[in-house]
Amino acid sequence: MPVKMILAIVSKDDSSAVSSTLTREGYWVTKLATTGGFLMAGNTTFLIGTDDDRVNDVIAIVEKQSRKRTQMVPGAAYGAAEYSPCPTEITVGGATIFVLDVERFEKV
Ligand code: 2BA
Repeated sequence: MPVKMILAIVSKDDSSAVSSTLTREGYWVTKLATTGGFLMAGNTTFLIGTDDDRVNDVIAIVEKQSRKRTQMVPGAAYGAAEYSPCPTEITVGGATIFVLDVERFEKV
């Protein structure tokens, strides 16, 4: 019975590699097509229900298959109230991962 739910947000360019590796390693995976609120670009969010002792393995797979990318954006800073006119380089990815406790799991 899965006791953890892992949410992993990855670039859509990496989603095939993440998905195929996790599936090949025996994990149950759901892919959602999502959009980042900042860049408004498509990304992929994986839902992975698994046992506590496999969480680190899932994170290692997602990390290995997700690349960091740099991108220029019109200008912003964390927490800034206004946009700056100067383009700013940001690093996107590898992956953003949340690990949640599962209160109850049913397949009916
Ligand atoms: P986006 O929201 O489109 O963010 C893309 C990248 O833009 C982020 O990369 C980060 O480098 C930058 N960024 C985001 N918000 C910013 C801000 N307020 N000021 C300056 N730069 C900002 P990552 O951190 O690698 O995030 C990639 C994607 O993961 C995000 O796409 C979002 O869909 C998701 N994500 C990241 N952190 C999250 C969080 N705490 N909660 C929910 N989703 C998150």
